Amino acid sequence: MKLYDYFRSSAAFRVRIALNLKGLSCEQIPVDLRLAEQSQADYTAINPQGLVPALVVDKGILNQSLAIIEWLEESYPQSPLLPESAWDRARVRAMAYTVACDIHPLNNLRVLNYLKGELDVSEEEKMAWYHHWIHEGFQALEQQVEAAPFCFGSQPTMADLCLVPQIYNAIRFKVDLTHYPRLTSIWEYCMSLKEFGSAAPE
Ligand SMILES: N[C@@H](CCC(=O)N[C@@H](CS)C(=O)NCC(=O)O)C(=O)O
Repeated sequence: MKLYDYFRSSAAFRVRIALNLKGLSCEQIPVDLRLAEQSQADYTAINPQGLVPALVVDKGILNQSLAIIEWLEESYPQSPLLPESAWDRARVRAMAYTVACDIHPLNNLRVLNYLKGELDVSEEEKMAWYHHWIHEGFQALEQQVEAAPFCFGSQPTMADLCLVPQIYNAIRFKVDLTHYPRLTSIWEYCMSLKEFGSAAPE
C-alpha cells in the first residue's frame, strides 16, 4: 500500500493511526501542502479533489480518510476500530463525523486560504473563524464522549482517530481547551500510546 500523505494533515493523521493500530505497513509518499503540491496535475490525477490522504492498493486508489479507514476495517479486521453492535457502531460514527464532517471541513487549509485571500479577512478574523468552529464542535463532543481513556468503550475507535488529530490542530492554533476536560484526557491518553504517538506530525 502507498499513502499519499502530508505530515501535518489531520485527515492523513487519522489514516496513519489506523494503519499503526492494525499493524499494517505502508509506503508514505509526501505531498507538500506548503508548496501546493496537492493541486498539481500529477497529484490530482491520483485524487481529483486535490486533498490528502489518498491510499493506493492493488484494487485502485481511494480518497476520503473515513472511506479509507472503513475499507481498512473491513479488509483487516484485527484491532477493530468499530464496536460490535450496529447501534454502538452508529454512535462511534456520529462522534467521528462531528469532527470529520462538521469541524474539519470548515477549518481546512483551502477554506482558510479562501478567507484570507479572496475574502480578504484579517489574520485575527481568520483565527476567530477557526476557534469558533472548533468550539462549536468540541462543546457537543465533550458531552457525547464516554469517560477516558477513549471516546467510546475500552479500545480506540474511529472516533478517537478523528478526535486526536483535531485536538492536535486546535493546540497548534492556540485554542483554549480548558472547558473540554474529557476530550483533553482522551487526547493525553491516546497520545501516550505508540500507535497514536508515532502517527503524529513529528
Ligand atoms: N474529507 C477529506 C478531507 C481531506 C482534506 O481536507 N485534507 C487536507 C489536509 S488535512 C488537505 O489536503 N488540504 C489541502 C487544501 O486545503 O488545499 C478526508 O477526510 O480525507
